[in-house]
Amino acid sequence: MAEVRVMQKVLASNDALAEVQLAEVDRHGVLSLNLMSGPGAGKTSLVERTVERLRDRVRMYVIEGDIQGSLDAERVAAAGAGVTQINTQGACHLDGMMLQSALPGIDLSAVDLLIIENVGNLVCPAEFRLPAHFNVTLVSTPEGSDKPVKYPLMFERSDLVVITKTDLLPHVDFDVAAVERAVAKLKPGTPVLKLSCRTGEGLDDWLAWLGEKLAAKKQAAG
Ligand SMILES: Nc1nc2c(ncn2[C@@H]2O[C@H](COP(=O)(O)OP(=O)(O)OP(=O)(O)O)[C@@H](O)[C@H]2O)c(=O)[nH]1
Ligand SMILES: [Mg+2]
Repeated sequence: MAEVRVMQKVLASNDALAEVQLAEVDRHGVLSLNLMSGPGAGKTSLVERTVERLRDRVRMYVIEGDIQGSLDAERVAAAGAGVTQINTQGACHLDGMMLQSALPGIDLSAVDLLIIENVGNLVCPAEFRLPAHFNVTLVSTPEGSDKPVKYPLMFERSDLVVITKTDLLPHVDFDVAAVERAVAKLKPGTPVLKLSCRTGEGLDDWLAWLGEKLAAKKQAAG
């Protein structure tokens, strides 16, 4: 029982910190996304394509969460966005304390869109709230369409689900409709997009979703 109480306390203090950080993000009129998925589902690829397509009109900054190394940050920098790498040193998720080491060093007044790429994991990142307006969860076609049923918390906390690597659909057993059904059951109304970063198919739908959220943020900021 004591262990449960300790964990609840950790999560509650993380939630409180995320709220303070989100208020700071809001103060600058920045739209913030928390990108989550299992390892290798295509988070960094989606960030790269997004930077390439939007860099002329949207000021983007990316926070990369990885257990170790800076490979993803190097990819994002090469695509043309500002980036900060956070190494979690073994932790399977990002949390508010880790973001606290990065956020003060970012000039939010020069940012329209902040993307936080979480550590590749469908379990722990769902529990730790981050300063993000929307949780976006990716499921890649080679992973299998059972993921929402097996990792429900992640999908209950997602505002958008993106099925990635659709170019591989002819080669893998993946039931798009099963994912849509499971997501609709776990969190009714959550949109499910389908795209391939390899062929570019479906990227326009993602950019349209993003454009809508950016426009709403801009309007709210006055
Ligand atoms: N066929 C295909 N491969 C893809 C697609 N998107 C990404 N990949 C490949 O999938 C692998 C993993 O992609 P990443 O973008 O690094 O995935 P990630 O989710 O950022 O990975 P982690 O940060 O390690 O969790 C790479 O080899 C990509 O080239 C796609 O649309 N189609
Ligand atoms: Mg990555």
